[in-house]
Amino acid sequence: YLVFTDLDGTLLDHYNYSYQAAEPTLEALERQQIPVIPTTSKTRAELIQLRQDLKNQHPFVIENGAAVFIPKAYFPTPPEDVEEVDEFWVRSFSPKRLYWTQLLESLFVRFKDQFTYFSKMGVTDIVKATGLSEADAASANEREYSEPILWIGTEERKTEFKQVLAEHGIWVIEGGRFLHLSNGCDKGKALKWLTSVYQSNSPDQSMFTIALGDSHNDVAMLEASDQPIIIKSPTKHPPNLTTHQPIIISRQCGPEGWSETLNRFLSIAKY
Ligand code: 2M8
Ligand code: MG
Ligand code: MG
Repeated sequence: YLVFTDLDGTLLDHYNYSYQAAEPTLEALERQQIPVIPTTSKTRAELIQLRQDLKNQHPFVIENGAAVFIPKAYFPTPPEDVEEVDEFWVRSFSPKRLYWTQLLESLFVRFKDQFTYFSKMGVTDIVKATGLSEADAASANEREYSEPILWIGTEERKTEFKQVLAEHGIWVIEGGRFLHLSNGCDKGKALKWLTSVYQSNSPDQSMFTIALGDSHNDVAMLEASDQPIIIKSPTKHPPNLTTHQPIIISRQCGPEGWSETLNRFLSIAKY
């Protein structure tokens, strides 16, 4: 098994970002050598901190599928098409942050008072919008490949905003609190690429992927997985999947729902 998991609202509580309720399950997965692969909107800076807290040494996916980071010693040989960045092999699928901030700047006047974004907000406003500590908000702002948008305008103008971007070939995907732009990369493509790397390193084993997520930005990952698990959100309806597989939906939210569904699925799968 490979477990690809969203963080905010999935492994982490939507409000206080705690994973406490998931700790026993995380430990059980580690004992069974099942990799838990964070697949998130968060940045490398946020992930490095969180992996330390979680004692997680597996690869991870940042900024909504924009890049996959693999610790250098994780596989015996480096995967194809990666670059070396510090202690990682990195496969990126997205233009850099500057591309996105320039694009947003060019739409700022046309959509006056409808939206703002991280580099305009700065740490103080990111703290207000997210409830993160100042240090964590600063890490969230250390973006390499994306620029979260806070929509403060109407739903009508949001629809128009999405249409304008679609004409440029850009998709808008919604996370728990922010909108994210994509040139076609998503968490699903990252899942597929990383799974193929695991597969080529273990040609005799068949890989079974489990994906867990709570929002619209997780749909591609859930659909790309062998077993999608939707974690109930305290603020939103569950995302719609157009998939044939049996979908699991948690009863509880966040880390409680994460443990509830994985415990059930993995103990059933043992027999
Ligand atoms: C942003 O991600 C969440 C994920 O659902 C969102 O879109 O609401 C990211 O910018 C991330 O870096 C940050 O930690 C998070 C904080 O809520 O918000
Ligand atoms: Mg989420
Ligand atoms: Mg996320």
